Amino acid sequence: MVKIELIKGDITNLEVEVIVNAANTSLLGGGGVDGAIHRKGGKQILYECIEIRNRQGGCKTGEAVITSGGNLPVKKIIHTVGPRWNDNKSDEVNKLKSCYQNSLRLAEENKLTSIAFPNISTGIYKFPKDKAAEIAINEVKRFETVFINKVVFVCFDDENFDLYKMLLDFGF
Ligand code: AR6
Repeated sequence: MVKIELIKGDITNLEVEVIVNAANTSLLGGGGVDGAIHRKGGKQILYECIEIRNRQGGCKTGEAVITSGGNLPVKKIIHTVGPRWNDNKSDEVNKLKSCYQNSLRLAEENKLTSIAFPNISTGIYKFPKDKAAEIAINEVKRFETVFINKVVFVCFDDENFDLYKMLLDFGF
């Protein structure tokens, strides 16, 4: 059984085996949590992202890639690209589900035991926070794993934290 934890704070401070980054298709960094991870994690992460770009041409929405943790206190970073909300006209709900599934699958393939997620797509990409929280919790709960024993949801803002707390307390 996977243990789910909820914390409010900055994901770059987390000491877990892998953290997830809410990246964009270029993999070259950006604002929000992506900016924070690259700033604090150092150049090594960017170099590895560039290598991935050269190999496969970036990362599609809903997909995920993995790099080392650079200077952060983690073994690995999984970079996933969340959808930009557009009233679900481009199947954003399923794309966000894929972000969680593909990130968990990559963690599992790399035999990582603890993983922390930010609230993917709920910042610059404007995905409705309540819908995104339900998707995140649901996808984690239905993922079948051998290696992962802990999943941490890291909320940066009060609104997300309160939503996750309510959903988790009510056993959603
Ligand atoms: N730790 C944890 N969560 C954070 C942090 C942090 N240090 N900083 C922000 N958040 P966003 P998106 C929260 O905008 O919506 C970038 O430019 C934030 O409050 O980072 O998926 C990428 O390059 C929000 O709840 O990502 C893309 O272009 C959540 O992280 C684009 O933004 C996600 O917000 C992706 O947009």
